[in-house]
Amino acid sequence: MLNPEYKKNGFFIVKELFNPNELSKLEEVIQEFHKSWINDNSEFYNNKAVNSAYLTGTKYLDREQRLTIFQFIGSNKIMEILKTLIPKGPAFMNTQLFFNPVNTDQKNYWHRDLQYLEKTIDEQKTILQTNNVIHFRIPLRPEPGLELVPGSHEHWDIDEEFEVRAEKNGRKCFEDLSAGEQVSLNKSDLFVFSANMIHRGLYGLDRLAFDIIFCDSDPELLKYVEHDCLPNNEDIQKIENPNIFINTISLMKE
Ligand SMILES: O=C(O)CCC(=O)C(=O)O
Repeated sequence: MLNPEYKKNGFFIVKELFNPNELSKLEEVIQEFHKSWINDNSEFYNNKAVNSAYLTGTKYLDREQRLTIFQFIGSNKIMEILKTLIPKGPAFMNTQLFFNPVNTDQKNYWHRDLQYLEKTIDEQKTILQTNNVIHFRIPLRPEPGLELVPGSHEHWDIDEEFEVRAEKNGRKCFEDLSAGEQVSLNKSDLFVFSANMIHRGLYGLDRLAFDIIFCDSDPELLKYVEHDCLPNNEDIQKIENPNIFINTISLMKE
């Protein structure tokens, strides 16, 4: 059955899902990635970045380190929850790591991830009804979390929301929205939210959040998956629920 809270609001939190042991190896690998990524992207990091991506790629991590992340993604805990959101053939899309901007005056921004797809507004409205893209956020530190507009994963913006998000009529994308709801997060929680919905990250504390992104088995969405970010045949055997990757790889061949 579809998760009722997700269906209604487009997000939910599972408090204290992970124990510290489950996160320690993952965290170590992610720290390594973060260090190398910052080294390699220092200008972007120092000027405006709030996230990196493609953590499971071969550029910064070795095979063992990547396997640690693949095993976490394909673990029973994650897959059991994903099944309640996308029951048929979910696919693995990408990973991201969210952190604070170096410039503490940098403002956050309301958005729907789909607004960056270069689609018309009508096309975006259709995507809202047809395509699921879901973030699984694993905070590695306590963080202010996110602010979201409940129900906006299925409903288009009211005027106030569109004006702020799209910066129309003199509005700015960091202005408060009346329907925004904040969810703060702790290490060991899992936060699930639809990438389609209106949301913004809240900067502060010492946030470091690992996001896994899953999607429907839709060729349009699979275009964004990088081959380099998927496990090889041998490593797939070492994952509790390898189907998430097997399905993704076979869809990419179609
Ligand atoms: O945490 C953030 O900075 C923003 C998160 C976000 O917008 C996203 O995951 O799409």
